Amino acid sequence: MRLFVAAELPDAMMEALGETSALLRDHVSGRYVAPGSFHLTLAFLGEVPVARVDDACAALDEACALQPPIAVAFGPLGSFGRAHKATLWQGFARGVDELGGLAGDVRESLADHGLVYDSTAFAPHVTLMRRADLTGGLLPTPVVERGVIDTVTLFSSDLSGERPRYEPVHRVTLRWELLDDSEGMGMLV
Ligand code: 3AM
Repeated sequence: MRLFVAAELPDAMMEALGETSALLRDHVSGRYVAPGSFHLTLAFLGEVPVARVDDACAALDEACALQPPIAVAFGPLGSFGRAHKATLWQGFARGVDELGGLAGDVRESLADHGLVYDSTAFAPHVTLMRRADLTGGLLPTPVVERGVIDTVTLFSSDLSGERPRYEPVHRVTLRWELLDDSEGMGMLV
């Protein structure tokens, strides 16, 4: 099973991404990510034997157990790769360090469970388009939205169809951590 771990974005941010994607369609040719599929990848595992999927779920639970929700805001658009065949993405202006911490924890936990992932350095982004032709010049200004990320999900990725199909396998909800020191002990609620 092809797997990756990603943060899901709140509805208002998904809608903003849809609006930015629609603006881009007037300016840039390439393969657009379907609006329902926007996500923020934290770790890409690739093919994992079905018998190891429970380990991946446990790794995610452990990595997120003490992780509070993360306040984020979109920043500028960015790209990876060459200008005529680029991956075009929405970047973040707020929450970058916290997202980096979460990605690091998720990756470490996967490694602790003996699971292999792509170790390319984490750069928080939401892919909007692949094989984008950016040689035409300026990009539109993205629709800026802010919100709180509180869902981290293990997704399966099925590439057999015309478009990738991502299905949630295991969802973890991040919780605000309340420290109750009245008895000298930290407590999660
Ligand atoms: O969210 P993005 O688009 O950055 O690019 C793929 C996507 O990330 C990435 O995993 C996410 C879900 O498919 N991905 C796909 N194949 C990959 C690979 N071989 C990969 N990342 C690293 N190595």
